[in-house]
Amino acid sequence: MTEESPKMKMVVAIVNDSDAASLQSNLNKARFQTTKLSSSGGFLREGNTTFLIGTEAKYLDELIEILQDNCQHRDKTVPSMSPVANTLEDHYSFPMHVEVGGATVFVVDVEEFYKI
Ligand code: 2BA
Repeated sequence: MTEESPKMKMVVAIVNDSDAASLQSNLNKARFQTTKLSSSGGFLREGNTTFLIGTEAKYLDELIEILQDNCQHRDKTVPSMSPVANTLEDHYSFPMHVEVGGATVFVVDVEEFYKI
């Protein structure tokens, strides 16, 4: 990247698998370049999708708006173990409620950017 090059951002967006196709299509329509990775959450251990999107900083607001419009919040109920009792046999399972998404988004300054 030279001194005159535009400021770049790298956006890392973790989204629900169900939102990935429409998000990708709308990002493409808006001419954002994307890389899509299959990933999984450390807590639910379910599949999700991680988008890497390199963009000029001046387009960041537009990109965030597309993410907001295409990524839904979802309620999930998951089984969980409670260690409230004294012995292993006394442990029991109870449902736990979590709200997932819309999207978890990290925006990182890009120091250098090359296409070689
Ligand atoms: P998971 O790790 O599978 O987390 C799914 C949802 O479970 C989270 O939704 C949150 O509502 C809940 N959760 C996560 N850890 C928890 C905990 N220790 N105790 C109670 N509830 C917990 P989101 O926050 O929307 O996150 C969706 C996915 O985004 C995550 O899937 C993970 O793959 C990613 N993610 C979220 N925050 C992250 C971070 N700080 N760094 C890296 N990845 C992150």
